[in-house]
Amino acid sequence: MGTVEPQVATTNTSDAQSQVTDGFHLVIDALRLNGIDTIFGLPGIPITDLTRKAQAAGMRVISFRHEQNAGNAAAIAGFLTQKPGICLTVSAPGFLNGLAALANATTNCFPMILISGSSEREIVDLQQGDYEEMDQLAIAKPLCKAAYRVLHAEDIGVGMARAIRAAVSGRPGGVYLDLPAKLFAQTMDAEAGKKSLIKVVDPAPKQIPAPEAVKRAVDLLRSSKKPLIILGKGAAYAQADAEIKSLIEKTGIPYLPMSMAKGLLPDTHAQSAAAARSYVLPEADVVMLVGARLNWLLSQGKGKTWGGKDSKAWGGQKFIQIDISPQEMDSNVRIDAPVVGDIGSCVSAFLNEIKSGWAKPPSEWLNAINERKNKNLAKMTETLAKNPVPMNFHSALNVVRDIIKANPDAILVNEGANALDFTRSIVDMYKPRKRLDVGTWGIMGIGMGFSVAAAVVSGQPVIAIEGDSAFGFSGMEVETICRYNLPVCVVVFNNNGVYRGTDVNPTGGPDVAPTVFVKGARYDKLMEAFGGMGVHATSPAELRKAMEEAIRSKKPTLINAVIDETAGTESGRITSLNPTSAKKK
Ligand SMILES: Cc1ncc(C[n+]2csc(CCOP(=O)(O)OP(=O)(O)O)c2C)c(N)n1
Ligand SMILES: [Mg+2]
Repeated sequence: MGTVEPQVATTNTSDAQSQVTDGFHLVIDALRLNGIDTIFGLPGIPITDLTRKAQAAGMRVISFRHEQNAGNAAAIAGFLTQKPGICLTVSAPGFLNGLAALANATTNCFPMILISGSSEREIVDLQQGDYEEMDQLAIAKPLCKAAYRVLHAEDIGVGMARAIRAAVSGRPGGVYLDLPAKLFAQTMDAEAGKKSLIKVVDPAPKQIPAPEAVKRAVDLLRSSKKPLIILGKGAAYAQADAEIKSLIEKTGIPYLPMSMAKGLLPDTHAQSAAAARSYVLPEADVVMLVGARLNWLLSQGKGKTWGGKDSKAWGGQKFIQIDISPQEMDSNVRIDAPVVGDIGSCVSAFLNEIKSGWAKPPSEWLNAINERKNKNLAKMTETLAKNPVPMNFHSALNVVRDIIKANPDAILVNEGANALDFTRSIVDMYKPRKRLDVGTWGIMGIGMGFSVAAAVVSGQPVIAIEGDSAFGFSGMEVETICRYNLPVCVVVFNNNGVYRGTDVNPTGGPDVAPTVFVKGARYDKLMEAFGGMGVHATSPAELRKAMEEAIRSKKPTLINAVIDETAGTESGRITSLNPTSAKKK
């Protein structure tokens, strides 16, 4: 990172010699000093000039159509770069729009900072009815990892430093930084301003695991007859790709990647047990979690998925957990060997510990897994080869699978229900951090924000596989994609609705069912409206041609992929979480 010259405000004091700076410039200088070169946001009072001045200072300012999308962009930029992604919004309504993304970032452990302008403190605190009045700091606090407010220009440096540290150190998360309108115009001596800024040293310090914790874990792993490793999003975030690959390959232990850990090792890896998930979870005797939490996505580590007798009962397995947060341990079941530290340091310590020799897992275990895996993969190949009319999820995803195989550097963004679940299981990933999706909450609306940020920070092509409902949450950002001419290819899996397009209004009234959209909608026209490429694809061949062309041309593209409206299932793979009424009327 080069040195950053402070921005000097043009407003000079009466003394022509002494130069002043102001809040606007100090915020920009503080960001740049810390190597932050991009802002995702949406202008308006009181931050309009901040967006202009940031651009003038050479920062990339990506302007969105809705703050939630800017927030999601910032969050995923943070995940991809290990630097806090910055989302900049106006006060109250803009802040609230950004807040959903901040909360989602915190839940997913993505480092981001939501910077919102706010109204006059004196008026807000007396509730006298200011323009966009809201006590934003109080509202943000429970939804993020840390929240700060800066009242004086000389505190901008320390405020930004605290926000950066809070976002990226330990378990990363969302941070809120409240900047009241009055702060921006506050002036101070330029030299004093420069001195007040902090370049954060070692913002995410390594956390070395205790040697005895590593030994305890390795001993347990050694004792296992049926070991299993589960790689989570935290392992992907850590950027310890070579160490993780080495640990898996040196131990010979089968592994399961969580959704956003796909590609840490290629999904085609011989040790991947993904195609035998329902076999390995209840069967394994020692399970090592690497940056994965035992939340709902892993059935809380208990119940039938894990071989428990009923939905609450623990299975018999023992757990090793590598996580940066000590509080994560025992959150759901007993962790027999907790290893607390950053993933890179922990995995390196494991590698060091097993240097003295390691026996690969018993072949009965590996053979049993391979048998299930091969059977399931053969079944999958058969299903993918079918070519029904209209297309279903499988025949369309067979195309996407080939495209990703041919373009392993492309980033795949994915949301929806069936559109999500089928893509996750069918489309193999080959490189780390190439799959970005709905994460811990299964949130809809990340699609276009993630796509914009992924294209901006990586320069790689982005392919967004979107359910038609999912797309609607952020669809207007296709204008943003066109405006910045980003190499994003959006594929809308159009099955006329949420899960399916077949529900009917039981009353026979004129309103359609709540899960159904306009039939035969042409999402491709939306892209054309802003100068991008729109394609209507009704067959795998048409889809393939359009995707290949999008990758080749790097042009913003939206493909309306017509999917059989009967093909999906309610809630996709998580139908069991969906309460339904047994009552007839
Ligand atoms: C913010 C948010 N709102 C609502 C939901 C509930 N939800 C889950 S999936 C989904 C949409 C599924 O439809 P679609 O994207 O078309 O996928 P399909 O199953 O049809 O392929 C919705 C609304 C959610 N997960 N997040
Ligand atoms: Mg749909």
